[in-house]
Amino acid sequence: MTVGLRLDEAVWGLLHRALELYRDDPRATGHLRHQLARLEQPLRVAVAGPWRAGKSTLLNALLGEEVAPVAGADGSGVFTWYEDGPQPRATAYSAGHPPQELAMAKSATGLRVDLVGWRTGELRDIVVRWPTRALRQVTLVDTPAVAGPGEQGRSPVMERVFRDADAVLYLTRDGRGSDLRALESGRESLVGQAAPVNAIMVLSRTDETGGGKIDALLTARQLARRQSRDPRVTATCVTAVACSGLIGLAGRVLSEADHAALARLAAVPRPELEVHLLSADRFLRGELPVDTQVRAGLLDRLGLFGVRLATTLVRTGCDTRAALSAELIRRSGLTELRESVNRFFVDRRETLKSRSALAAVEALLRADPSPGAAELLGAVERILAGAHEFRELRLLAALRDTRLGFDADVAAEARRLVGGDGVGLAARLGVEHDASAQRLWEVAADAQWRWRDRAEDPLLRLAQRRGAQVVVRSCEGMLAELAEGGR
Ligand SMILES: Nc1nc2c(ncn2[C@@H]2O[C@H](COP(=O)(O)OP(=O)(O)OP(=O)(O)O)[C@@H](O)[C@H]2O)c(=O)[nH]1
Ligand SMILES: [Mg+2]
Repeated sequence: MTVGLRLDEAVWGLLHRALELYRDDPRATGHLRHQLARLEQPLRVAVAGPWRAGKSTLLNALLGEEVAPVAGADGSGVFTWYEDGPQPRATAYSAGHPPQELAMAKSATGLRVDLVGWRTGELRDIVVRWPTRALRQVTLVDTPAVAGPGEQGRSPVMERVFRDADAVLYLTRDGRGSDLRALESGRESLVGQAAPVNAIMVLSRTDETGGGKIDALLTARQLARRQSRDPRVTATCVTAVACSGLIGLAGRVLSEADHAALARLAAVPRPELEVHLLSADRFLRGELPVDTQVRAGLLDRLGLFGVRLATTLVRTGCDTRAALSAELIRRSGLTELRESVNRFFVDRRETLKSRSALAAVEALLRADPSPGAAELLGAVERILAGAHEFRELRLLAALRDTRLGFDADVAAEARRLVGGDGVGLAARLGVEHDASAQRLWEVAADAQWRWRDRAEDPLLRLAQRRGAQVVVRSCEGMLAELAEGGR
């Protein structure tokens, strides 16, 4: 089986077997070649979710610039792809026309793509090339709302998200049933069932939590933590994170002038300022030592909650632009979200891309009743069951709630060894970053020895022993890597 065979090699082999099976079908071979090409491309991460969940704002926060048009400025139904490129450039793709370059300008409020002459519904994709380091390893995809308010059931947008992207940040303001159903639609396949490892739930617009009280961001973080242990969430998402895209973006683009204006506001006696910050109207009309226009700008970028938070932060010590910016980014949840994206998506990009290829082959085979297709479907299933990468990820999911019944410290060690705190050797072994190969070896060998005992312990439940076997195999992998490196 795939033990000893690497996942990427197994997937590459499968794609070639499928190409052989469909050699007389140009549509299928075209599709399969596209999947082969995708294996070499950056990871595709879609930002999806319901109407006005804050998708475009969060995408801008991740990019650190106001690139994506906010609040549905573009045609509905369009997927907008943000790729790394030498200079800003946008190309429109539609069903009935050849690709067309779009006029584009960066303005103070974001990117302006000229869509004059296009009818809604004609456009399918806009590909934006944008020079930024943030896009070296991932392509970000801004997507239209999953369903209008009140609608339910299968969503064509989510179907396309699961087909065209490798991973998804699913934004929801409250993690309601319809959001869970949208995520669960990704499980209606062998691949979706065996490897539900491509989604992060993001509680969005968290500055508005509980009516925007000053502890809103903290409350939202607690909610996200609780949600990430909910069985319906663990079944579809690798984690749940709370993030206010608005505050995160404001932190990233904060200027010296913004900081100076906020400092002037923070100097106003607190009870007095608080009265002005009760509503947008009061804030804009009141007597304050900052120009109305500047206030309007702050309000636009930070929101009322953000202005309240920022002035409090200035008052309690954030006395430089850099300090305030860093604190806003951290409190917004953007730092944690970026860490999660790195840990679960970017660091595991090869696994996620292999997963996408498996899903594409499965979809193709399912529509075909021939014996050759059934046989290949069996191969898909064997790769899913046997590939160590997917076993690690399934164990990680199982370790998130208490289903397995390991003691907390044992569960924490298992989680770390299978890459839950990062997939690098030092992170897995819980040692310093610059530990010597000798030390890594000793710690890995010791862990392997202890977990082998567990894997063979007749007093443990079968599921626990199986889990321990996965950990042992991870340790073996690390020792093999160290042995190779030492040669
Ligand atoms: N308070 C607050 N407002 C936000 C946040 N994120 C977005 N908004 C506001 O919500 C509105 C919609 O934001 P978008 O980023 O366009 O949301 P979207 O999900 O892309 O919207 P659609 O693409 O139209 O579905 C805008 O007015 C944003 O300023 C946030 O974190 N906090
Ligand atoms: Mg949008």
